[in-house]
Amino acid sequence: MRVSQIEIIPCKICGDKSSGIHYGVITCEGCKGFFRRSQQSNAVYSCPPETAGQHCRLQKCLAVGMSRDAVKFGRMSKKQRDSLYAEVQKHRLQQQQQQLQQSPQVVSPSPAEPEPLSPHYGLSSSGLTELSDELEGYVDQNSPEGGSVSSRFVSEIGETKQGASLLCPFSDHLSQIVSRSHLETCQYLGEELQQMSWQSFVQEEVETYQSKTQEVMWQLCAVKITEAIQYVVEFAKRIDGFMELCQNDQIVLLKAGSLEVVFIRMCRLFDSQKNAVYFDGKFAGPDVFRALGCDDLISSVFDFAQSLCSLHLTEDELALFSAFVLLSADRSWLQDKLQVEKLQQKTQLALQHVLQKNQREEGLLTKLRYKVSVLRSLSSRHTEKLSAFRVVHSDIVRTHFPPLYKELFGADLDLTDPTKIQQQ
Ligand code: HC3
Repeated sequence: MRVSQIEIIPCKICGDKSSGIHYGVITCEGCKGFFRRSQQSNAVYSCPPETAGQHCRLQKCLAVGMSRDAVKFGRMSKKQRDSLYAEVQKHRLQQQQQQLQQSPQVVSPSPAEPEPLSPHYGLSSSGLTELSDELEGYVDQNSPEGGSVSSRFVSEIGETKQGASLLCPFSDHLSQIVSRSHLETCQYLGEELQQMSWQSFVQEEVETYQSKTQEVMWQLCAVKITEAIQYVVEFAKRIDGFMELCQNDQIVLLKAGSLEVVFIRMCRLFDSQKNAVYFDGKFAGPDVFRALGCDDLISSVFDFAQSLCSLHLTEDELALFSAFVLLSADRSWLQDKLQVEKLQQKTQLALQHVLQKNQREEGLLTKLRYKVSVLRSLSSRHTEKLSAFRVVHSDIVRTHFPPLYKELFGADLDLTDPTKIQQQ
């Protein structure tokens, strides 16, 4: 993780803007210097009564874990890196949401917005793109199993292991990795979803969304989609074999498949009876998205969620189906189709085994194959909508949409440069 990403988390001592991890804790330059001086001089501080002075500041440094011997970021455990990553994501989201709430019109980009690169679909693997940035670093790539599992997942994974191991040890191993990766990156755990109060937006709130300008609503949805996609990127990185693909192919697969996986995951957040999805804190029906001006797409996405929900897929089935979609070997621009094909076949086998283990109806795999083509159509319709929106609002997309969203959906293309459009 780059320092510029960590800096989004404020200093743990004073709340100022941080400059990275110092003595094991995220702090600003001032607190870093203060702690260094306190350790060099072995100073004994005291504070005037009822004031917060140097003594309190040092106590706080120690309480949050600052230490001269603290491990450097490179040697953090996977658990520590995961929780740091989650914290960065949380702050990113909070920042984006604050901006959305503060601004009556279109919001400003994040202050630390990295420069978007990779302006065309024929990808360069050299530039530091948003996507390659997302792909970089947080997961221990030397450990195919992604290190230790947090205890909240253990019971669910344990169950998968017992049943599937009777069928095929190889598929069993892959299913376990994919299921665990799915659970670790699914944004909301099953138990969290159960505890959620399934509140719907009341009419007044629906009207508030409907009265937003098209640009503001597009931007809000783009932020939400981007957030969901960041979890999908993390999921992909944890799939056995994905990080061994060349960077071009990782990016091609994510560009083509991450939104499709968001659509698959949407069924976990979907209330079939209400025909509503969990969005911005409550359940939203298609009417909430009216200001986007793409009712046809919204209605197809909701129909897809309805129909996927009706299959009642288990978490391990959803996980393998998502991995299968992500590892589609027929995406354009892949350099090593054969390697992707092998991975996809292994995933399909594992999916078949899980369906068998779960004693699912015979035709389920065929139904899922059909869903793959529906997903493709939704995804390309989404791209068309974005292209049309961009023709009218190119400045807003360029200056106010999340860089990762723009890069994924080709919205960072220069419409005035025909040579770039041809490469799409
Ligand atoms: C319906 C939606 C796609 C799905 C989005 C989901 C449900 C994804 C999972 C997140 O956890 C929560 C979430 C929030 C927003 C949901 C989207 C809102 C609109 C979008 C449609 C497909 C329209 C596309 C909008 C556009 C063109 C701006 O990208």
